[in-house]
Amino acid sequence: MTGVVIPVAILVVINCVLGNSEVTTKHNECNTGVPGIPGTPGLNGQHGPPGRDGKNGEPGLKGDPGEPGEKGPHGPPGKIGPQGFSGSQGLAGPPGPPGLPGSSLSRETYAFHVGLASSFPSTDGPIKFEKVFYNEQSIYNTGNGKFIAPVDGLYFFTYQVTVYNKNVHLTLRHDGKVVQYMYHVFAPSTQQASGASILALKQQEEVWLQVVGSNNGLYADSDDDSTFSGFLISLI
Ligand SMILES: [Ca+2]
Repeated sequence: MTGVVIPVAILVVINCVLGNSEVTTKHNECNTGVPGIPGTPGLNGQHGPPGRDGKNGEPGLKGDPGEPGEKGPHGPPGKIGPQGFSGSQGLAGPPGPPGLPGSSLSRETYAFHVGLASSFPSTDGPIKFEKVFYNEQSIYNTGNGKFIAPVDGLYFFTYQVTVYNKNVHLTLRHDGKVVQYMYHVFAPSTQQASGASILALKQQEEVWLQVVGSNNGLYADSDDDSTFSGFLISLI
């Protein structure tokens, strides 16, 4: 069979080479040659470039918790917080040591001691003792014969008079009210009579001695005295 096909193909080639017009008009027929003999297989080609990255896969399953890390260093101090509430009152402390001895001449010391400057005082008011033995705090007024309480307190008063020529009748008065009477009848010589009292006074209250009636036989000279004195016992 092959032996028949090959001669026909050769004939067609000859007609085309000779320029046969009839062949030219049949150009399409000339291009359609007889298939050649299959060539030998070509060599293997080179490796192509790497392909593009594929799409991201689906998220995997959650893994197991890791081991606790090591303790970190201390951080810086924080800001000062708001002031807290006041605490409850604490217990009383122990007693302190004893104080030093006080002075006997503190401001709370008040005293006076006065006497008659002349005998037979006036009978129309407080007896004025104008001879001053002690009146540093000026609590006895020699001008009107009255003691004036410098502070609220408990006071002691005493008097001792020389009686001569006449009877002596005295009253100790507190702001005009009689708090004590003393009566001594004169005898033919000089004698002594006395009295004392303790009074609770408010500041500025007054105390004085006053003769009753005409019985003013109080005497004073160079060696006889009639005196009135008093002092603060304590504050109240
Ligand atoms: Ca005398």
